[in-house]
Amino acid sequence: ITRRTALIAAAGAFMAGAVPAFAADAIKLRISTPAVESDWHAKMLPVFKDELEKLAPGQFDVEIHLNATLFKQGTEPTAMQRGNLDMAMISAQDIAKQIPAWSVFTAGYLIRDPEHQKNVFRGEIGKEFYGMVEDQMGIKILDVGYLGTRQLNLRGDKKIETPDDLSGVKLRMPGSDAWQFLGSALGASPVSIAFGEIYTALQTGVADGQDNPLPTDKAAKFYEVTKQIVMTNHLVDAVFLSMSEKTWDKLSDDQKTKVTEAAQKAIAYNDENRIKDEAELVEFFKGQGLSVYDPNREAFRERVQKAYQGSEFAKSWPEGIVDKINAVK
Ligand code: KDO
Repeated sequence: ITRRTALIAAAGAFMAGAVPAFAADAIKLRISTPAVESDWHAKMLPVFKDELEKLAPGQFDVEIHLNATLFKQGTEPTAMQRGNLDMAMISAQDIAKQIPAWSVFTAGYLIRDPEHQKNVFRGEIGKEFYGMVEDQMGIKILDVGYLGTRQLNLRGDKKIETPDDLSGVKLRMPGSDAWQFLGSALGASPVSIAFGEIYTALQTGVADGQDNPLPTDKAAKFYEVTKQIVMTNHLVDAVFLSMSEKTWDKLSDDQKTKVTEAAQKAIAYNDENRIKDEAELVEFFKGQGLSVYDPNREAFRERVQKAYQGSEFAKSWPEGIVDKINAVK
């Protein structure tokens, strides 16, 4: 071996180890969501991308698609199951369409607050329910994110104290049985409309109101076309950052660890900002001329909990699950 060939070999070894793989070798991760750019669960996606690039330089090519431009809201799970989509932020309502037991997490007034949500899903209950999603849907849940606590946001100025006051109110809810049920449990007449069409529906009166967490009401500018926010706190909502197992199975163990780590960093960013925002936004909406107030929350809680207890959904819940969820700190 000449000195020259030894040098060339050394340079080759250095290149292989130190230089990031070429883009063509990178694993493409396409993420689809209906979220709007300025909402925290959209803003956390570049955090995921950057963290992953730091942890595994050149190994992944993360592609973010917002505003449901790649897949329609609610179709992400089947897209991942077919291998047409790598990642999405899915809801318990999406999962419940295929795994009825998951409908327990679509019930209003069950999860108490963001901390309770984390403890439920990062503990034993989460392990059991995530396992069902892996086994029955071929989707790997990376982590749970806090979407916020859902409140009523209405066009009219009639004061809402109890569920009876919502009688005949056309309340936009996302399009699935679990969401529609929540709308009627609250006392309203639910109408099914995709997230991207809410603004126009409120503007034209196709819907009298909608429900979403305060940060989303701000990000999607719903305050421009509504007059009030009723602080019902009816659903402490979650999004599950997930990956198709078709993609997950292509990753090495090291890559799986890094993807999970990047996902947790992104979720932490979402949660911190969203919680802070929720505490501050009431003043923002008041400044925009909306009235924001507490209704008789106990009346809402009682009616919603009763509706779920007697529902078809409850028949599919694992024995004792509500008590177990309530017992989590
Ligand atoms: C909505 O359509 O109201 C909803 O809040 C439902 C959630 O599950 C989630 O899909 C969310 O929209 C989108 O991510 C847009 O913020």
